[in-house]
Amino acid sequence: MNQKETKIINGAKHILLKPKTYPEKEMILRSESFFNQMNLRRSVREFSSQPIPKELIEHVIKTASTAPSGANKQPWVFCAVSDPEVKAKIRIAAEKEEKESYESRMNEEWLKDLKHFGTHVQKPFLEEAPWLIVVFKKAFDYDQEGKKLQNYYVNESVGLASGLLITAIHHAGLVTLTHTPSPMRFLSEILNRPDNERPFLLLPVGYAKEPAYVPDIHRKELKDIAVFYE
Ligand code: IYR
Repeated sequence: MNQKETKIINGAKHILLKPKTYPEKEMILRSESFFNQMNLRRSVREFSSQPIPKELIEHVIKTASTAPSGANKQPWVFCAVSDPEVKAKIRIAAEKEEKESYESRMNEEWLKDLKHFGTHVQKPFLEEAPWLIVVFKKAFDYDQEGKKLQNYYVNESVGLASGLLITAIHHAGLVTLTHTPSPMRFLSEILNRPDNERPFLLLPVGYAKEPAYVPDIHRKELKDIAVFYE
């Protein structure tokens, strides 16, 4: 059937979608195989300093930016840092905050919950990883005249984009860590970001240092995370 390429729906211009689909058996295999692939993803805290081409970082950022967002405002900015001086500044500032956190901000329960991970104040990965991607959320935008424009569901939108970002990094064959030094204000200062952008997440990206060891943790089973109403 020859369908029109565009259509006005509720006063808004729509374009024809040609969804990619597969036979059901193939879809089941594809979904299982994608799970098996994603189930190999692990957060890594020790990185090799082997360089990664900028082109690859551009691709994973573009993938992140395919995420849905409130009113399609795409309220995110990805700052990709490979400059060793900037990485060193970030490490110094992050470790200063982490020291404060480990020594006084985090309570006993929190420190106990982190015991399995062996995390500590030192963050050498902030210098060793060839790239740091700092995800900023845009609380609002500015138009040409400097007037404030609203964004919607900013945390949800940027969370979704970050999920796609770690998926794309894993799919490319690299590793990352969803790092949230807290508070993260120092990132706005070091990277000279405008006041409508707030740091959301910091991801070192690269190859794992070899040999790589990760905490002995496990994913919950389907029965513990899913409820089916059939
Ligand atoms: N930001 C600190 C502490 C930390 C907190 C959580 I919740 C983690 O899952 C891991 C670490 C750090 O990076 O060490």
